[in-house]
Amino acid sequence: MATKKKAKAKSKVAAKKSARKVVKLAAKKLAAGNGLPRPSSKPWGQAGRALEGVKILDFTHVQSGPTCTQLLAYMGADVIKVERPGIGDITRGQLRDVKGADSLYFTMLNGSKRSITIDSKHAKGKEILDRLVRECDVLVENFAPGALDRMGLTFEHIHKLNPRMVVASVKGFGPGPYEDCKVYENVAQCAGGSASTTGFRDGPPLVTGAQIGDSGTGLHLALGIVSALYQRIRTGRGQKVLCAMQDGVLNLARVKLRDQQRLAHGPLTEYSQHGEGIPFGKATPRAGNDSGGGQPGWILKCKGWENDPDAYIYFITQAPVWGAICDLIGKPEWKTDADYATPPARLPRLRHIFDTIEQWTMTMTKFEVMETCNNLDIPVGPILSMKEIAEEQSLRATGTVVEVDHPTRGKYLTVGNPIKLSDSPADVRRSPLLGEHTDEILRKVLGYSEKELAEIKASGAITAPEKPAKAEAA
Ligand code: CAO
Repeated sequence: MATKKKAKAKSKVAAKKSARKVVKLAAKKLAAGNGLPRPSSKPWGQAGRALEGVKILDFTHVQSGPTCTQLLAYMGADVIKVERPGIGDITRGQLRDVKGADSLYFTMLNGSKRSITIDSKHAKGKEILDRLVRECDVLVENFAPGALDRMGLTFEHIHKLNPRMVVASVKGFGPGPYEDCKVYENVAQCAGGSASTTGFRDGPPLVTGAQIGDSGTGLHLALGIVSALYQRIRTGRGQKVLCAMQDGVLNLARVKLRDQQRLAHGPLTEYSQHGEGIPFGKATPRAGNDSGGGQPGWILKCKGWENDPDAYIYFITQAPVWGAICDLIGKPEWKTDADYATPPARLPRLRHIFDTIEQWTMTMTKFEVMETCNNLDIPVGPILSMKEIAEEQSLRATGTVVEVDHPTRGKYLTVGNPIKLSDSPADVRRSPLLGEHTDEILRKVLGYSEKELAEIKASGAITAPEKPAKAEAA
């Protein structure tokens, strides 16, 4: 008995000792900064930008890839855009509105970057690229499948030169039957399930104006890149990051895959098609302007709709504010009428309900409806035209819409960083001219000497080939 007591007391002492040890260790770790730097004492926003020090070798073109690298640049990364000498990103010359100047297509996707021209198929160009690979943290590309390999920049080659490099790609499709296909925005919208579920039931599939295939995938890629950089802190090595546009679109259209599965268990009661007594087929149908969630909504006309294509408002009959809606539209009796009082009772009558609400919204402008409804907590959204958005001062004030000045096209509006970080103000600058920073990058980033620079220039690796002299007329 006594020995048992003794053993118990001993183990108590040991437990206390080990607890003290743990506390001591934790205190020691804390004092040592836990392996992390001490919190900056600089005022918020003055301690550098989130991705400061990260160098991006930007091999992107058109929209999906440039969206990604522009965001990384806004976050403070040094984005070095590699372009073909004399030609550059094809979008520089597409949809041109100002003669001789880079198009808005290009300028609005390539802000805050530096541009270097390198012929990636030229022997000297390959040498420069290898040097850039050694120097940078991330390579981002969205060439057609196989193009990067054909340049000699295989993952194996890159990793031999720089095992820490993150190699990030946008492709149209992931591995599978379509992996070799070239893909543009609308192809992705169609293959990702968005087009078949957008539009009106009695019309053809529709693509949306929001670039969910290109810009949406660029956003996904940016998250993949920063995650890979974060993992690199632990592992010391980079990795491949792949975002397929089909996958990106599907990720954004996931509620429609949800509805596809719900169909097996009965009709989709929140779709107005249900209320109209039209049976469902085998696949998720197009739902017009039905609200995606469980709170029915529709787009309704407002005052002036006859002449203004955007005089509309999205109106949501959210259940908790049903009483307020009834009072507002002059139908207080609907609050207690069994046909209207509950959400399930309303579902088969949505068309009539929205027609009635529309009689009320048509008496006011969309902004008056917005103000009246918001005062009552009724969720509504005015249909804003791009003109209205461009002129909206609150978007300018938050830096979501930014005016920048460009040496050849003058002032233009661009979309700034939609992601706001409290300690990392966005860095929104104009897009670079083709090859504007070639010399600067070769000298300051890659450290080439004057002699080497002269050799590079003479080699033709960074300049467009001379145009052949016009043949003499016969
Ligand atoms: N120096 C020399 N050659 C260069 C170069 C440089 N700096 N930069 C690019 N090139 C070459 C490439 O090596 C490639 O040559 P090869 O075909 O001989 O290997 C060539 O330019 C064309 O590249 P590409 O095939 O990617 O371009 P494309 O205009 O034919 O296709 C696109 C465009 C977008 C359809 C295709 O790149 C693609 O499918 N990308 C992946 C999906 C994607 O991002 N789509 C979004 C596009 S935005 O709507």
